[in-house]
Amino acid sequence: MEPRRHLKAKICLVGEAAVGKTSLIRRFVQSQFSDDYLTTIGVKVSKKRLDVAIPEEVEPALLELAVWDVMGQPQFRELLQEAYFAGVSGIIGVADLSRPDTLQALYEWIDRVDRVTSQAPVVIAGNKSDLLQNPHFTEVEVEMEALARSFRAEWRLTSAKTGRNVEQVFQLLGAHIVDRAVKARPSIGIAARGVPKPPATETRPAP
Ligand SMILES: Nc1nc2c(ncn2[C@@H]2O[C@H](COP(=O)(O)OP(=O)(O)O)[C@@H](O)[C@H]2O)c(=O)[nH]1
Ligand SMILES: [Mg+2]
Repeated sequence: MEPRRHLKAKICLVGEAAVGKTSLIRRFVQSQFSDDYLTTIGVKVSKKRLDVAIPEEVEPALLELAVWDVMGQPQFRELLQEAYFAGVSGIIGVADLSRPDTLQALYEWIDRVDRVTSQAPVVIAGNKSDLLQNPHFTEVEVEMEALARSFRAEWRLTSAKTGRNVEQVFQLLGAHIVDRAVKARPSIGIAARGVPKPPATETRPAP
């Protein structure tokens, strides 16, 4: 049997202040939601392990995610964004569905990450879907679709409050990260795999 692949990835959540980035991370990592509003002022890195299925492989890969929470303070963003985004291999772009301008802002946010990394896979989270009894909802969906298409990304309606699709957006991103890594390096995450065994020769002594 092939050994299980073990990979690590740094991902970040980007988007305007108060769209729900910290809440989504908290929900994903600890499966809880808090209504307290706490402006994030420092870097917070949360870790979580995911099982990611790989087509045609029996064992799912073990993906260890380091989730970097991006600060909301504009003055820090400018200063630290290169450090945040360096080495990122996946992006979750978060918008607040009750504020359509936060969706437009994601073009700029994702572009900023692209300037530091090389086009990491993106998943878009249209968050606070629990608040939607909004007649403009379908309009927002059309915008989400356009945004997602321009980044070749998938998107989901999420709610950090109810938990809707939270696990799924991280799982989708994890699947893209692993798929991309395995395509680039078929032996990734398995140290001994792909190393040819030495040819058996007559002169070799029996072990
Ligand atoms: N109703 C609702 N409120 C949310 C949701 N996600 C976050 N919030 C609230 O939105 C505010 C900002 O959330 P936060 O996670 O701090 O946003 P961040 O600035 O992007 O990290 C807080 O008051 C959260 O409780 C959601 O899915 N639904
Ligand atoms: Mg935050």
